[in-house]
Amino acid sequence: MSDTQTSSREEMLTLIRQLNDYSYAYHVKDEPLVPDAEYDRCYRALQAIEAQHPEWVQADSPTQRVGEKPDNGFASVEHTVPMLSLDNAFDNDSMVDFDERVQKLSQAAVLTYCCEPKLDGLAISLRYEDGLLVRGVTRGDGLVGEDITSNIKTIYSVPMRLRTETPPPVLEVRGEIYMPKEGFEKLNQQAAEKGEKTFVNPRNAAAGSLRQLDPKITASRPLVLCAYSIGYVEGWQQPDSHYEGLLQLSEWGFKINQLMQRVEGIQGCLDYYDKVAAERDGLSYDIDGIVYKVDSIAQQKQLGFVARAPRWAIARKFPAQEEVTQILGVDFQVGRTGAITPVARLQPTFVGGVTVSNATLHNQDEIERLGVKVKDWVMIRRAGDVIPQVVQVLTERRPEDATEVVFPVQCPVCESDIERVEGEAVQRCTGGLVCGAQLKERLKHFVSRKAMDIDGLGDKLIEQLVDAKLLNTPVDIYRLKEKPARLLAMERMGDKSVEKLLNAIEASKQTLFNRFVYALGIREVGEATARTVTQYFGTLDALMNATQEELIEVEDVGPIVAQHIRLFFEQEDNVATVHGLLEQGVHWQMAESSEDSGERPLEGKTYVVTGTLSRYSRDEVKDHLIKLGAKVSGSVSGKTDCLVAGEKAGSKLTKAQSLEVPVMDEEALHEMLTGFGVV
Ligand code: I6G
Repeated sequence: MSDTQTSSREEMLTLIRQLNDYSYAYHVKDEPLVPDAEYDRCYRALQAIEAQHPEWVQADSPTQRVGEKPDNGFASVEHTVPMLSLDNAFDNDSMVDFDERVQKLSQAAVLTYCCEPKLDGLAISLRYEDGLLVRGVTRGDGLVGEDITSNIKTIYSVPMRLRTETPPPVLEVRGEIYMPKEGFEKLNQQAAEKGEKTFVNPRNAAAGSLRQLDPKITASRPLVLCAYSIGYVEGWQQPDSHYEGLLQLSEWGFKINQLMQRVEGIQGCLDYYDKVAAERDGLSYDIDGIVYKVDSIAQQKQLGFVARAPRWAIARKFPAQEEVTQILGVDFQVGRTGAITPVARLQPTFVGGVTVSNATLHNQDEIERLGVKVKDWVMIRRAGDVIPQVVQVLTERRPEDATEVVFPVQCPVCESDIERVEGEAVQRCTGGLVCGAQLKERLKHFVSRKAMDIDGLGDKLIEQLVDAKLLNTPVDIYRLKEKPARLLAMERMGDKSVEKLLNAIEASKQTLFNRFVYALGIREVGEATARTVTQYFGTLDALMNATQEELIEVEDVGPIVAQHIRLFFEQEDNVATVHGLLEQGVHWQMAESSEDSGERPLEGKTYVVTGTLSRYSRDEVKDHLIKLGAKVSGSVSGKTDCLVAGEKAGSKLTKAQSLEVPVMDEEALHEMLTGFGVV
């Protein structure tokens, strides 16, 4: 080999090492080392060398992650050691029984357990020989699985080579392949936009992605591997505990669950369950329970197995997030902007920890996509605080008297025509504020916490006041003080509550420009857009008179949002409402007004606020920063000047760190706000 050849081979090996380090930091540690552009640059450099010298290509090169389709589908492979199943527990009593059983059998006073969330994915086994990944196999029936190596390699959190100079000659690692919630939502959204079939849940999406014969398709799916045990090893002394085994896997380059923890005895197990159950909805991945394992390997050996499950482990299941129930009927609800939403009335069923009687069917396209009929048996899903969804129709259980869902042509509340704008999935009532339903929803939005924040004017009271014709526009809210007797006549309204309500209405008159614009309920203008447009235009007149072209100039405002803002201010009754509100005394402190100290020390700076803060709400922080002249953006980019990061800041913090954006914690923020005298 010539000197130049030697040096480009060296360069290639360095690039492989570098890229694998970057990949490990990004996909396993969630701590990116370099921006994506730098990764791409190195990747292209590696590709160029490999194209010139195909004979040099290494098995652990990142270019080898996406290969060709296997010639004859997936081959069957017998597991070296069977992949067992786990016994399940559904309540605390069964957990206590489990603990007593293992205590008795192992003759231990108190047992140490290693616990971790049970990811809702697919179990697989990975075989490494001399540190190099040679095979990935599905669980199958536990004895024989399918060889899906070509698909497994496309998953970046699967190490192609163990991160050690002294790997065991043979190592088999067991883990779960899953799809994070965010990736699942995006994948389904893209599929729905293309009119393709969507997946019922992240687990099915992960399973479908691994079953693809073409690894290029698997490569395009956001899959992650989390290792949960050493299944088999040769020529290496296993640690004494399961916990240490997991730490070793982490050192070798595997992602292990961050919530994995050792606890003492049954109380430790029960506390751990409560802790993780409380965090469940906020996790970035679906979990369906907790796995508890006796931590000592010696005790595990002593306890052994029963049938096909270890005696030393148990899965405590969470309440199911999916359930089967029957659709009793479909109602059509009218929203704030007139959008008609079909809602399935269900045979009440317990799912995701609550009894659910309704599930959204979104729109007509979704009804057609699902092929759902009244009286169908359906699978519904309720994960976290998300509105329950119908995810699948069990057509094989369709009763003979099932009937089509007929979308109305007239608004079910005001009987105005329903129209569907071309290119939109939503159908809308054309009644505007003539429609009692739209009026009620607009008023509820107007008084909501992030808008005019009127305490005491709840949904029920608004409905009563609209029905009593006391509220016809938001301006009427400020006229209620003229009619205390009518207020007293409303349900559950006494002297005290009327007084409190009128005080809250009065107090709401002093607001912020962005809150006021948000409260108007302009279509597509959420909180963030209200902030950016008010910051940009500074005054109400400027905003009301802005042309489409001027509006598009604003960061994050596209043609559709611009058009909605224009249309809103072109409608006479909207302009009359705005003027009416100002006449009633609604006002805000203008940035440039004489009331202001004039100091805008953060002028020209862009801030992002993320995570949980203890002293302030995120909205309060944003309002303070805006007052000081800063722009507050929703996402971190190269243009961000500072990220305010509270607890559990997550991906925005990671991104800020990778872009070297300065990060401020809550203490520093408080000091700055106090220093500027805004708190
Ligand atoms: O299916 C499983 C998921 C997670 C497991 C498992 C696990 O540990 C966190 N552990 C064992 C021992 C088995 N299945 C058999």
